[in-house]
Amino acid sequence: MKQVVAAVLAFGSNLGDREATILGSHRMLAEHPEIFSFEASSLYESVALTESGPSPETPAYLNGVATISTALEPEALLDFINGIESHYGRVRAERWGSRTLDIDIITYGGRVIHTERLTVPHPRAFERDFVLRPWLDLDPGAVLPGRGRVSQLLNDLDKTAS
Ligand code: A4P
Ligand code: MG
Repeated sequence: MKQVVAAVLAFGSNLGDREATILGSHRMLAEHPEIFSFEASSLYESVALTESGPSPETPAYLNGVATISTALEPEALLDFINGIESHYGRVRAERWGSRTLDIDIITYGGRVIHTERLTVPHPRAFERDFVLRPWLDLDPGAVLPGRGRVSQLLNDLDKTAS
């Protein structure tokens, strides 16, 4: 029997109809026969983070998080996610470049994965308020494996920002 695992996904969009795109991607995930539960956070607007830092001139992002339970193996989940990104016209031109849709796997159970295609937990989630805040809304007791409680990580970020 396949194992059912709880996973956390993060969504980001800064091109096109951002809300319609993210909500459409939610529907596609929720309808997958091997995704058994799907709960999405509200969406937050955030300043674009580019390779040269926060960039108010770049179109702003909408960001959100969803918690799922799934029997999809991590790479199969990534394939499905990449298919959804392509469906919404994602073009990969530059790292951290603007995009219609980005979906990242933040956690997959408590698993630590380092393959050519996947790094889980997501290596930058711990320092991104646009991931941590919506995640905490969904799950006040959330823990990022290897990093600690999401509430604490968010506090630490708020302290550095002020
Ligand atoms: N990949 C490896 N691990 C994962 C994972 N855990 N989840 C691989 C998803 N994909 C993973 O990603 C490049 C490759 O990473 C994929 O082919 C996959 O095999 P990508 O989506 O093509 O490129 P990317 O997103 O530009 O790169 P990267 O390094 O994943 O960027 P991030 O960290 O996702 O950051 N600013 C705001 N305000 N909001 C945002 O959402 N997002 C980014 C992208 C930058 N600035 C942002 C935001
Ligand atoms: Mg990505």
